[in-house]
Amino acid sequence: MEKLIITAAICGAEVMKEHNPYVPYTIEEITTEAYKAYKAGASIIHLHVRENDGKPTQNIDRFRDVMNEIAKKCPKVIIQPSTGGAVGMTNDERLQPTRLNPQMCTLDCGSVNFGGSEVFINTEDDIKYFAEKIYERNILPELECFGKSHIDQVLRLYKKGIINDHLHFSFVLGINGGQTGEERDFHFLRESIPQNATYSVAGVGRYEFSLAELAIKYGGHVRVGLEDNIYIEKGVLAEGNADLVRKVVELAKKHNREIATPEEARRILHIKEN
Ligand code: KMH
Ligand code: ZN
Repeated sequence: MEKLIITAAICGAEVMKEHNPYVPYTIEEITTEAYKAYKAGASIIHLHVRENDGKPTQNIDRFRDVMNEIAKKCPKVIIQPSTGGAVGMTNDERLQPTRLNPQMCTLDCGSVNFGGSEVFINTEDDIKYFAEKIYERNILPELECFGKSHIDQVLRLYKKGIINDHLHFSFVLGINGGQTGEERDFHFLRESIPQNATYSVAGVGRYEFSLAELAIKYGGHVRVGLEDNIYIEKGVLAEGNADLVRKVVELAKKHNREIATPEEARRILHIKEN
């Protein structure tokens, strides 16, 4: 089995300090959280950025500042900016960090209810537009799928050559309105992707560690972080992202799965120099 790639989703766009005081907002806070997660074993930082007051933004200058600081503190780590941003942002607003030529970024592969009255909109035409912008810069997209229909969408676009790189999926399960993260969901999704594709699993809330353990056992990769889950165990807040990463490292040890370095992650994911 390949070594385990751990992605740390350190702040997201929705979770706030009111939910967990370790959610980082400032450039310094985000960089410190990224550094601690990297030292704990993360080889990819899934990155959103915030204004100092916590408001999510896709501003290219803010991304540039944060990415430069993370690259200084965490040599070789793979920085994966979000092109999802926050619900309600325009496509071009969301795509701003791709203009910084990261090696990876996310590509959200379908629309999904996002709790309450919110809908995270990614129409087929939106996905095609994002794919065009991402591939023209030689960036590897992480194909975020909130359910099985999003995998089907990817496979349709793959047949047409619109999605055309190494297929690396991220199954984000347990969103209010998306597919749940039960064991049967996990098997259904991993069995629905091509043999030579890779995948990572992000379990939202209570699904975080049960899905992480399944991915470790079955050869997938894992994403954890305050973006997805604020608890280290039922009712106990995590004291930062590194706590969550360390728990995955422990689970990997239990199953004799080694942890990939950023360089090893690049090889496993076929990341090209851009
Ligand atoms: N914040 C969500 C609306 C991504 O990073 O690509 C979108 C999201 C997905 O987090
Ligand atoms: Zn995200």
